[in-house]
Amino acid sequence: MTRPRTIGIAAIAVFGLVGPVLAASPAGATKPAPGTSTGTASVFKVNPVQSSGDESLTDQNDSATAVPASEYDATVQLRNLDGSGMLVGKWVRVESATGTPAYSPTNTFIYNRHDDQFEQVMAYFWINQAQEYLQSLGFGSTLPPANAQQMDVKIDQFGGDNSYETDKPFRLRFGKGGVDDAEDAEVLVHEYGHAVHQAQVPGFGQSEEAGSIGEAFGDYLGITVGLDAANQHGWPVKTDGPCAMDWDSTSYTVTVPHCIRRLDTNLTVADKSGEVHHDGMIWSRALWDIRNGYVGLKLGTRRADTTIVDAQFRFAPGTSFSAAAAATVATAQARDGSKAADLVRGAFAARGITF
Ligand SMILES: [Ca+2]
Ligand SMILES: [Ca+2]
Ligand SMILES: [Ca+2]
Ligand SMILES: [Zn+2]
Repeated sequence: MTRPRTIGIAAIAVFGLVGPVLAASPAGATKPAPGTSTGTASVFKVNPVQSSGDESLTDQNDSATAVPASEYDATVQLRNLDGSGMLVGKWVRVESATGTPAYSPTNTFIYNRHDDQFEQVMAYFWINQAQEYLQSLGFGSTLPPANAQQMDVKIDQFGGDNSYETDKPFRLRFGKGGVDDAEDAEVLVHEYGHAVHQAQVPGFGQSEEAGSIGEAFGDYLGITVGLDAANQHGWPVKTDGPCAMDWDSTSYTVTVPHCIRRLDTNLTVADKSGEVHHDGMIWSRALWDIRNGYVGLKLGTRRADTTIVDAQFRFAPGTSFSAAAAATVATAQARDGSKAADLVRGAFAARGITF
């Protein structure tokens, strides 16, 4: 999340041995009825700062009472479960955890944030949600799939306040420093965004600008998947749309609103620092402007997102901003026509990205 996206394979080999591997349900345990792929869960409505607008919420050492019950939705469906009673399904496998693994013979996963299982449930719900969102745009049907595979997820493997996507093995890992990272859907889906890029273009991120695009897309995907889910479920959105990780960032930001980064800064290529999270805000502002521009053209946010993700299939692993912008404009031209292509070109040009 805040540190480099990949860690060394040697480090993975060591940490991979830590913690129980949840390969099967508890011995002799009852399982849900065969074929029962849907369950019920309690999750945050993206994150409790975004849904409440209360910027004064704090972690309070993972206290159950730090977040009011009103900021949970205890009626959401968990879909695509494999029927084992574990948080394993078609698009997500909560593979291991340092705490007690969530298990329910009735696929009922109601926990509060102090429970180890809550982050596991959040990870299952939100990663499934992100893949379902991509599929709802046509990825995997009218368009090539975008990471339509079971994603291994490890929760709380690190005590530090960091989360990672690793390529070998292909996996997401969520830390627990400050606010547990997996308590914020925008953190969960940010990391999933890296996995989407890897699935679209193996090895993506081999230049500083490609790495920055990766961070930008993660922030953008986290926000757009969250806004789409809020719309689906009728959840309030009481913080600024372009604010990423409102809840996780309460642990390490002092200014209000709490945002790890935003999609609406005025950074241009003239402001590049060489750090991918910082420089990603140049690219993510262009994505945000494309999104809003598509709304202005009455094409809508879903069409913008489809074009943004579709274009990424044509990014080289070590792409430059310019080459990736050119691919995005060409995709907009082909999918959405000249007005859209002009808008996309203008959004990149405003950031100093030309070709
Ligand atoms: Ca927690
Ligand atoms: Ca955290
Ligand atoms: Ca947010
Ligand atoms: Zn990242």
